Amino acid sequence: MPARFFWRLGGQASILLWACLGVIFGPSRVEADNQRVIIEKPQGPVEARLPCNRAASPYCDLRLYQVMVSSFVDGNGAVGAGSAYGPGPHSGDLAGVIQSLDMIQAMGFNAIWLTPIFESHAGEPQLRVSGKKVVNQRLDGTGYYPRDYFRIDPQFGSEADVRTLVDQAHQRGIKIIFDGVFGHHKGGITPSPTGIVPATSNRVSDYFGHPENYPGQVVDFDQPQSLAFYEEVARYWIERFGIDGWRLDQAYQLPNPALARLSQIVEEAASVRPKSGYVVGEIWRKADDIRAAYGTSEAPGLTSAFDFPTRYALVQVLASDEAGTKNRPARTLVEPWALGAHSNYPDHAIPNLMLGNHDLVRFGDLIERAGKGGQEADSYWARHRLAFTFMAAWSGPITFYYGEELGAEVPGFSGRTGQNCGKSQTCDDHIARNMVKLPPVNAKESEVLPKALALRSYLTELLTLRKVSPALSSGARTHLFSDQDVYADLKSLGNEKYVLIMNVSDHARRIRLTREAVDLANLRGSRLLIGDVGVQSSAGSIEIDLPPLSTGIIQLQAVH
Ligand SMILES: [Ca+2]
Repeated sequence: MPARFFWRLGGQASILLWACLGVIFGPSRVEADNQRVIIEKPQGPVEARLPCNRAASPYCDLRLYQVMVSSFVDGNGAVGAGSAYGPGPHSGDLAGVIQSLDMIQAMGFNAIWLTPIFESHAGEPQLRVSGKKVVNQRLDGTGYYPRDYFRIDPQFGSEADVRTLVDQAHQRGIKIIFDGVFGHHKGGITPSPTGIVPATSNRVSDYFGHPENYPGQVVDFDQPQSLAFYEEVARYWIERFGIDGWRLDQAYQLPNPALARLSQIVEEAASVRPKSGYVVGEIWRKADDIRAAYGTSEAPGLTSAFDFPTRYALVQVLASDEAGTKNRPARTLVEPWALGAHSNYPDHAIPNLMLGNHDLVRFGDLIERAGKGGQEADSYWARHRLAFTFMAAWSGPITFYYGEELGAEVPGFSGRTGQNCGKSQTCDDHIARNMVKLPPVNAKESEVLPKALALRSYLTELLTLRKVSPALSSGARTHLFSDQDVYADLKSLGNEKYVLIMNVSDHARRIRLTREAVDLANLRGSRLLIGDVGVQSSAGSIEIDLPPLSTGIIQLQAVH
């Protein structure tokens, strides 16, 4: 939460390695006359081993909508944190989430991840500055330093609100995922109903070397009561309130056996409802660290983790990352530190792809940070469409952060704010915690741009397509081709075959896919299901015209 992370790009060596692989595969050629690339066989490997490459998990088609409760929707004027990191009144609450259920359902989501809502006793001194405790209401507003895991923070609502939320969400086919901060807390923890409290770590390294400045306490999982306590928390909200799963904050703070045990008991406890029991961990680090947290088949850790590396690759290609890395070629997506890392993950790994979250800069602001224009530019919306389409073809769960669907950005924010970002509430890991006009819940449609509404409709179309096309959420992924501008994957499950294609550049490109490339000897034709590329089928091949910043999902049809 307070961002302490170390992000690194894969080194030059990995990029070189990938370039060499391209040479070895030698899969495509360029026609001299019109610069059309003819793809005769796949450039990259087939990913068919992970659960969501073979329809082996009920969680592959989870379409999660993340809400930061304190900054989402103000549904009850009597409650609200009133203070939290980032711009805005921070008056959001559980009533606001309940009021948004119809909108969330209409967009095509089937799960909601709520940031933490447990009691943190707002107003008590907690944040330590050089050993001295000071009051930090902002930290309480985030929910990420809980004190009582068995009580809802009154600044967000009540237990009755949770029951209403779960009941009404379930009526709409929507799962409710709570955020479990199980590796640290505010200290002075309220004992569980069976009388347990977690143990506190005394290791300086657990506090980034400075325990005197850490705003709470880190849990010591070497003591068995710690895991017993969090097992009780995880079960309590599933068994008594009917929630469907957990997102684990800073999951690297938990050892792999604890991650595996929690994943297992959540799946068991929630098994009374189909497709419930999902646990996803936050390992905001590079692919090797994520692989370590998944563990091995013999000694597993997490079942599912957010795919931060591929997310960074996606924003580097289509916009900029937070640090300013931009204009990277389309082939960045498959580099060994990004999607390429999946080949090193254990057989049970379920990567969950997101574009943003509450700690990251909104995608719209990253487009502006890249110098590629704002909401006035058509390309701003096109870049969103490309990112969303890539996500829609992801094998495994996908997560959207509230506001992305409308191409939200934070007005006046695009550059990095320097030393005083804490004072001005414009630090990169604060900025996306702004309230957004989300018609029809807290605004009229006339209050947002028509292009924003069109983007939301496009996302709904994508999520609907994903719902009825299992090869998108649960298919084997064959990397067909990528270069500076173009990216293309084949998604296959049973008889279903789809091609995801994107042109990330600002000039037109042409691609011919041969029947050999898509492994379909009896290719009959093709159909553009969504997107703005031109598709024409001819004798045994598919011609694709890609205007600047265009994308599409193409269904391949075989002769039976
Ligand atoms: Ca409120």
